[in-house]
Amino acid sequence: GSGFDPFAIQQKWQQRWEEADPFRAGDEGDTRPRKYVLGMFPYPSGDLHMGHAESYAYVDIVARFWRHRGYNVLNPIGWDSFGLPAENAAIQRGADPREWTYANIAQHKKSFREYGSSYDWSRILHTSDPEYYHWNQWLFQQLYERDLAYRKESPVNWCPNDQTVLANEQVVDGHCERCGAEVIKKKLTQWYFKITAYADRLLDDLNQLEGFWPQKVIRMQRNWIGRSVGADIDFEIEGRAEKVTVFSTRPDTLHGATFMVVAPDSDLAAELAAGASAEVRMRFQDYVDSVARESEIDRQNTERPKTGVFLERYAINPVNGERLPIWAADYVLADYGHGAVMAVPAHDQRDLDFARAFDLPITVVVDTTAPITGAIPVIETDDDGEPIMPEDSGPSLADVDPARTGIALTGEGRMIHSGSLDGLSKRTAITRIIEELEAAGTGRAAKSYRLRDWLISRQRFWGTPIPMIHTEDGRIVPVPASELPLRLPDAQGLDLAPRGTSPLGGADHWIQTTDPETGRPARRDPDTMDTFVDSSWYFLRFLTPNDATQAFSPREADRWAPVDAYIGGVEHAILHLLYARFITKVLFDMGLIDFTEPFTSLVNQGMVLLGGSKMSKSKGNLVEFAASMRDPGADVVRVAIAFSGPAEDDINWEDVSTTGAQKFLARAWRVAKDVTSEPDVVWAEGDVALRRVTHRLLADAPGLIEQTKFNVAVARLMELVNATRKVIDSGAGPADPAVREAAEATAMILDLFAPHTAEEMWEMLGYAPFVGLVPWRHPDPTLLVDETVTAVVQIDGKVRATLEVSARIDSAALEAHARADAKVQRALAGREITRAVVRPPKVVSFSTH
Ligand code: ANZ
Repeated sequence: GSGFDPFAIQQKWQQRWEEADPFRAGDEGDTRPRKYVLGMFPYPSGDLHMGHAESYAYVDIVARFWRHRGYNVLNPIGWDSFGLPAENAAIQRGADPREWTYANIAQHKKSFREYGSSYDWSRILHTSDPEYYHWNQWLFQQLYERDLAYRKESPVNWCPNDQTVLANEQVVDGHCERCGAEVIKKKLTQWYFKITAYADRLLDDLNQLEGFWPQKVIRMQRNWIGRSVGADIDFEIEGRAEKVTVFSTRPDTLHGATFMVVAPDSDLAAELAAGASAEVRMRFQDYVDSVARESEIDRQNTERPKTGVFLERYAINPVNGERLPIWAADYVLADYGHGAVMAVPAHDQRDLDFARAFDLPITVVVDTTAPITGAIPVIETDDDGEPIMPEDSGPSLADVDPARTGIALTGEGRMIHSGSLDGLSKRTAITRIIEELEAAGTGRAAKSYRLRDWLISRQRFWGTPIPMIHTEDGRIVPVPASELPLRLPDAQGLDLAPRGTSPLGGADHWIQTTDPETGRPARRDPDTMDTFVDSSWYFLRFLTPNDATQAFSPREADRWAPVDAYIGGVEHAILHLLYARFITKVLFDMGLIDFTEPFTSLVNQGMVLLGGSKMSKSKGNLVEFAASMRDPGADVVRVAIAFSGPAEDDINWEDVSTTGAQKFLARAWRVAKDVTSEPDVVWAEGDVALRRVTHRLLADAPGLIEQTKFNVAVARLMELVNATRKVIDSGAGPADPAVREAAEATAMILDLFAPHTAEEMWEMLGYAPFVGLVPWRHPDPTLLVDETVTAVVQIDGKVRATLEVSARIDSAALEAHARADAKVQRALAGREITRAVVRPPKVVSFSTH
């Protein structure tokens, strides 16, 4: 054989790393610049598989890269160890969730060590440790004090299988994100975090992330928050003292409102119906019952035939005094806007479908056939230069009449039948009508959001107990801080089976407590927190994981946070990433941190598929991580993954060649073995062609890694190894200094992908360990022919300058170049740059607040 024994090398270096612990982050005395590299921490629910191998390989590439680049790198690992999957798996096995979880964690730790991941092992955390969830409880109470945690009764998402409530974010197409069961609505009193108070900031701050987060994730968050801009308009209701307010994005069409629709499941509808005839009251009740069985998805499906009940009540249009009949219909949702709409059938498709179904009037108030700009029409000319006169002037309003065509007129146009608005364009009309409504006191500019408050209570055992007490006289008070952490009771003797109420309610000794104010008997809150609370701030806990006095050290947060490179699956595009952004802003408002976004840059790795579907135990298509550490071995797996394609793309495991990766590693190793020159040879000598390949790669690899083109970097490394082999075999031979130079560069760069093999090569080349800590070798510019690219400089999200720079420019040089640019200076106008995010060679983003 080749003599290359990946498994022996792997064990040898893991042992050395274990002894020397070389990847611990530097302490306060460390003067190097810092990078915080983080992979989304794993659930200890099942076995690790190739999906994990992929994600954690990428994390390690990035961490190792920044170490070579001279950074003090923090790369910690922990476990998201509370939650339903662990609890359900334990129940199925008749095991204690605690024991089952920690046994899994032990297995994971072993696997990550066997993978050669360069973690700072001194910072391990598990969210199910009381030392961790203590601070979830603290966080909860902080939010409670700030009126950001509250209880309310409302219809909630209920998973009938897991017998617990779910947050909106955990309902995917009407089904439970965890188990796939169809989610139903149930009216319950639950704890919420008021994330809606942060809707504008969560939306606006996404601009800062442009270029640094995947576009898809930014778009998904924007849609999820779903801000609509328009007006609130107050309508008098005949026979009712209070007005009803509706939210509309098209207040310009107010003159075209011909009826009003309220959500059948709203309190308003019930109240209005109560004043109707007995027959209508009955019809309404039947309708409410049938609507309760519909999913939200169905209700928003525009294709469904329209249904509804006339409530025999009337609203008065504030601009023209017209009487609008009030209907209850399921296409209006109780928890959006105000649960009531002014229906404008001529210009809204849902309203039009409804009006046609129930024979309600349709009034056109926007003439969409009229030209909307004053621009001179462009006259086309024929081949002889003669003008081609338009044959007709387009459709007339009669041609597009919605009453006849069934198609609502939603386009631009000029206002008609709208009094003072007549002749105006849509945009001007919206501004004008809002001014008029405000002057009359019957309306105002308003925004509406799709985002709902975050429902955080769960009726399950394996989570953080909610640190609140219900007193005899109905008050709700926090568990005194001195009594935190409020620990979970033993699972033993508790019935954990899902049954809709928290198992903690059955832990008699645990649930009974005393009112901290009066000493009278009281009960603890029986629910536990959504585990997304745990993961919303864990990146801060890694900074001081053993601090028993505070959640995290603001001083260390100042030093390390926010996270510079965050790597994980796109399945968290909304859930975890939105919650972490929210909690970060709350902590900022509390004055504990000085940044408002937790993750400066984000990489979503693709999925690893087998047989075309995502690996999972239930599908029986799992390639186990632990087994692959023995055969084909950690380095082979890592290289095969990195080489398989761009990091963001899915990987078909069938197409991944581990034999190819193994052959490449053997060739690289043999190059190091064949080198005959002594260490510390003068680099500037030897075969020039080979030297060019070496230096070009030293120059290009940083850009490739920063752009997550790991596959290209590996391909280039393969090229270098082949070029080196050629010189050894047919050129100047193994003593050529260029061969040593190439072998050393190979070891240093290979460390990102195959750290065990790289360390072995480094030792064979005559150096002391560890190659993982060796500074990046600077390429010799005389060996490079330069090409340039255009970089953009943003200030507070706006592009302010472009720069012509080398395609291989590094972050420091690019930032310095941007700061020195005259246009940038002008745009800054003396303001201080508070944050700079640099992604060479193309983007620099400065913030000034
Ligand atoms: C009158 C109107 C005329 C509207 C028109 C639209 C077009 P987005 O963009 O999703 O925010 N609406 C308001 N509250 C609603 C609710 N609870 N359930 C269902 N629909 C509701 O949609 C805002 C528009 O959706 C609002 O603007 C309202 O209809 C409707 F030509 O008002 B509009």
